[in-house]
Formats: sequence, structure tokens, C-alpha cells
Amino acid sequence: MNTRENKRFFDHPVVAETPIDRQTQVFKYEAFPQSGPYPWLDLPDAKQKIESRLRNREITEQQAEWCRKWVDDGYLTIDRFFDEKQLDEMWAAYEKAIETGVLNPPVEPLFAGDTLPGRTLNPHFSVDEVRAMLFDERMSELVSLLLGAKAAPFQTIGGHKSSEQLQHSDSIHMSTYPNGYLVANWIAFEDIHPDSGPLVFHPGSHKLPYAMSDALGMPFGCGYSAYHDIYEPAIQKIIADHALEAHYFLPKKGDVLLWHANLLHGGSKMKNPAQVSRKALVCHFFSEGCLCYHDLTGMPSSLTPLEFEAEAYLKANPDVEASGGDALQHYVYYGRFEGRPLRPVQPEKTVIPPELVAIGFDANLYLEANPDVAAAGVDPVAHYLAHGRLENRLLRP
Ligand SMILES: O=C(O)CCC(=O)C(=O)O
Ligand SMILES: [Fe+2]
Repeated sequence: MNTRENKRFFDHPVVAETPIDRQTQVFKYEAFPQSGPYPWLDLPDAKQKIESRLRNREITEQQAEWCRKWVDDGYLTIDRFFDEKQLDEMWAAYEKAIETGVLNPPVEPLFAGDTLPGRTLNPHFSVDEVRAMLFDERMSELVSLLLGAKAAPFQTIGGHKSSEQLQHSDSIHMSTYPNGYLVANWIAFEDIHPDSGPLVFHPGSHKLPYAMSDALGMPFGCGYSAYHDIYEPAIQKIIADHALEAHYFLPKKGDVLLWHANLLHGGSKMKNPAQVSRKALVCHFFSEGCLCYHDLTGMPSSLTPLEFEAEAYLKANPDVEASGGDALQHYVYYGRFEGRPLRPVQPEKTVIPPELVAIGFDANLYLEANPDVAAAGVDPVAHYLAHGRLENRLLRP
């Protein structure tokens, strides 16, 4: 029985203290209310809470140790979290999916002659073994503990090599309301070589204010050119101004690194021409119940329970369909502010009054028997009551 009593404190979804209307909400950080609940390990008394939960046996000593580290450093590494067999099986399935064309990694050479495949977004959509990894129960439990709310596995990125992405906080790419309900997990599928462009991260940077688009002067919905021109340099400046120490993740196969929603990290540069692979899967988790969006483009994320169906939206809005534009994008930027319907409005069912039921009146048959009425597009019941019965119209053909 799953009652509030027998669930652990971190098995519950997040319920925002300030409710919002999802249909009219503007999806950018500053447009959301400053609302809790905040992730428990981000609260000023997190350390006391950890000790009290340990005393009450709600968490184990090992879990308490992970939580303390999370509070101080905003990351956690665990050696050999996944075993060799599971890793090898997943990687073999991943490579087979590339070989057979199920997955099509983009061609992203990091230098002339780079033959390693590019990174794939959400390989768990088409490879069951990747999906199993994202939904691994022990990992979900750990993420739930860190967030203090039930983990919602969201997104995966598979790759043979470094992203060479400059440092960022994942909150610019995967934002939540309430804020801070994101955890990432980087899984090594081989021993990682220092020349391969290991993941770089800055311990403690999660405690700095969230640097989001609006505050950095990026126009709403700007997308990636402003990201490179404004966001990335701003983060480099924060790193320099705070003299943030850089750590490089050099794991053994099966080790994992988890990081906080606001921990600054990136993919360092692969040493050229060493061409050393860096096989990894990154999993991103939200919490159940929070709303997820993309601050940079102002789009809700696909996990957002918006009940949005592109086909239904286009059917209900033929002008959008005719324009050939993207349905969700149209809805997010224009449709919801214009009060556009999400799906075609069902015509109201004609209610047949009892006296017509008594004579066996059937609206379809009446229209069939009286094509002029059908052609006029009028309500058959109203027509029969007002005219049909006086004119002795046929009830059926
Ligand atoms: O693996 C990398 O190079 C960077 C990954 C990253 O930033 C992410 O997945 O959030
Ligand atoms: Fe990232």
C-alpha cells in the first residue's frame, strides 16, 4: 500500500507552493514565481536535516555521506556503480544501433581526420538497453535522495567522445519550476584517458546564483547564437572572477559522476591528434511533479504534462497547418496567448427531446430522408420541430 505514511520522504513528487497556469505561463526563469519547495539539500539547514534524518534512521550512514558531499561540493562520484556486464551489453546494443542505422550520430569531427561518431540525443528512445540504464532503480533512488523528491528520468546523451562544450549550468538547458530539480549522471563505459577531453567541473559552483538568459540580457527565445555570444563568455567570466578550481573526471569503467542542477561543467578539449575515445552515457533526471522547460528557447520540455498533440493542434488550427510551421513552437510562442484550441472542438451532440424519441426520430435518418435540410446545414431536431412535422416530412428514407 502506497500511503503518505509508508513512503520515504524522497519518494514524493514536487508540489509547487505557488501554483501556475501551465497554458498561459511564459517559459522563462524570470516569469516564474519565486516558489518553493526548494530541494532539501539546497536549504540553509541542510546539514542539520541530514544528521536528524540519520538519527531517525530515515537514511543510512552512506547516504548521509553522499548528502553532505552534495551540500558542500554539488557533485558526487561513485566507483563501479554499474557492473561490467550491464555496461558491455548496453554499449554493444548502442553501437549496433549505430551500425544498423537505428541511431544516426551527427558527423561532428573535432579536428581533421577525427573518425569517432558524434553524440546522440536520447538514444533511450530507440535502444532498450539504454532505456534500462536511464531507468536503473538504484540510480533513481539515489537521485531521489539528492533531490528529496521522486526522480523522473528524462534525457540521455550517448557518445564516443568529448562534447568540447564550454562550461555551463544544465539549468540553462533543462530548467525546472520550482527551480533546482535536476540531477545529471555521467557514466563511464571505459577507463577515461586524460587526453580524451574529460569532463571538467567546478566543485562548489552550484552555490552561485543561477545565471539565466534574461538576467544575462539574452532576448526571450533567443536560442543558440546568443548562447555562444553571451552565455558562454559570461560563465567563463564567473569562473575567472571566483577563481573556481577545475576538476577533471578521470573515472574507471563503471564509475559515475552525479552533478547538481547548477554545477558548472563542460567537456574539455580532446588532445589532438591523440584521437582517444571517451565512451559515456549522460542521464538527466527531473523530479516528478515539477514543470520542465528550456529557458534559452522559452519552450516547455517534452516531459511537461501539457497534453500537447501536434496533429490535433494542426487539425484545430488549419492556418497553422497551412503555414507548414512546427505545431508545438507555434503553440508556445503564439497559440496559447491567442487562446487557440489544443484540439478540434467536438460538435455538441444534439439532444433528442422525449416526444421525438417516442416517435423513433433519428437525426441522421431524418437528414438522409431530407437532403435539402442536410444541405442547409441546420440542426435536424430544431428543423423537425419548427417545420418538418407541419410539412409532414419523412422521418427516414
Ligand atoms: O560529456 C560532456 O562532454 C558534457 C556533457 C554535459 O554537459 C551534459 O550532458 O550535461
Ligand atoms: Fe551539461
